[in-house]
Amino acid sequence: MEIKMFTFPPHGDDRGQLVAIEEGIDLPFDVRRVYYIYDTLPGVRRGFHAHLQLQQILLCVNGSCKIHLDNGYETAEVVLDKPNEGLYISSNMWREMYDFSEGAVLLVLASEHYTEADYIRNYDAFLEMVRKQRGTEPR
Ligand code: T46
Repeated sequence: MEIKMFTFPPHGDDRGQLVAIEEGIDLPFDVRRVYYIYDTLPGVRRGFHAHLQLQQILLCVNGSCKIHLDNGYETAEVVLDKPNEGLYISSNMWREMYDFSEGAVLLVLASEHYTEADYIRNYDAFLEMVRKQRGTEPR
């Protein structure tokens, strides 16, 4: 599976670091929503869904976490542990987030407003959708 990472250059000096992310310049989509996940408890695993339309970039701006990706054919694990490195997740991609370090903050830039209608929360339904789209049986 091709993993698409975005590295945003930090503007560092003796005062610290600053990362800027500009719509239309640094991102493959316009940002309609920003949200972040923090205060996760040890051992917690989140996500367990895919999206019909939504594209996102995930940045662990503090600490670290892991992302499990599944396109119905292949899986991958991505470690996010740099505040200036973002993981692009396309639509039709199953995702789970886990192994959050203490104090981890996962920032998400999203291409669409929030709507439950965009979620596919049933894994079998996800596989069925991917199978129909590609015309072959997954796995
Ligand atoms: C995703 C991964 C990376 C809202 O009200 N607005 C929002 O924009 C979002 C994202 C969530 N919510 C509410 C819905 C739930 O009551 O916040 C609660 C937790 O959401 P959820 O269980 O969907 O969180 P995760 O961590 O499982 O998934 C989230 C995103 O929902 C999802 O799109 O790709 O983070």
